[in-house]
Amino acid sequence: MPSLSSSQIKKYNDEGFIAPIDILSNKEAIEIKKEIEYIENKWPNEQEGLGRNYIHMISPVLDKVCNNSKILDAVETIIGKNILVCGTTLFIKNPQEQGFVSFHQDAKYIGLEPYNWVTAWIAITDSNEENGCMRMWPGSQKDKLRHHNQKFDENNLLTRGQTIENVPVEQTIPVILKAGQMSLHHPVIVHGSGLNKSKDRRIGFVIQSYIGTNVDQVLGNIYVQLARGKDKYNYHEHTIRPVERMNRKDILTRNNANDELSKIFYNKAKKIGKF
Ligand SMILES: O=C(O)CCC(=O)C(=O)O
Repeated sequence: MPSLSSSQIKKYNDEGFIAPIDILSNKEAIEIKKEIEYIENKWPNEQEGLGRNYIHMISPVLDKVCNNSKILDAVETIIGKNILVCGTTLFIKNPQEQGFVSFHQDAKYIGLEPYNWVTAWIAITDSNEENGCMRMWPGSQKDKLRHHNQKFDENNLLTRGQTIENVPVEQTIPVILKAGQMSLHHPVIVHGSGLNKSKDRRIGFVIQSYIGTNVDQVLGNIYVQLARGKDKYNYHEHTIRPVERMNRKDILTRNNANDELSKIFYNKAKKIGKF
């Protein structure tokens, strides 16, 4: 059932994002953080580099978040009732590290067309100005795709360090979320995030993205899961939902998905970055 109010829809159309939306309780967010940290500690390589992608394929706890009915109701309001999960990424900023995300537009290198898709950013910890929350440039989704410099900065959490220069930061809005809340953002909105200056981790579990079944991948192949409705287009490889953590078959599927994703993200790039 579509769930966003008319003022939230207006905000999305005018500004390109909506936040905050209550999804999980604080207790549920803490459980998810524990799951992420359990996998991180037990299989340290699994969340390094490319491993930050597709954790929902190898963890039923994270898979459950992607299929949360409150999230899907909100997403349905934007992209319609036939919904695929086409990827997830953990954006983790540890204290004392220099991780940041330069201003960019998701649609620039992601290959998903038409733009009937939306990204859900779920705060697993609080996300605020001190720990480097996202900042959105409202209304920028109404413009075309902009030029991005490819900087490959080692602290940039984006694949190519893709950067839109001269964004008026004073016009951007911080997306402040409590653990368990989410934001939704448009494929073309200009956004980024700064350093984590706090003493704790900032963790975002990002469903990147929820796509309508009519959305094709024009740069390569992706693995999707049907979250709601029917897929009469069948553009993509469908995968099943994990029933146990780190099942061998799921790991293989996830590795394949990551190999394919890497080809998409680095399509025509002059070099390969660390994610
Ligand atoms: O987590 C961040 O700081 C940035 C994430 C991002 O750019 C995105 O979800 O599109």
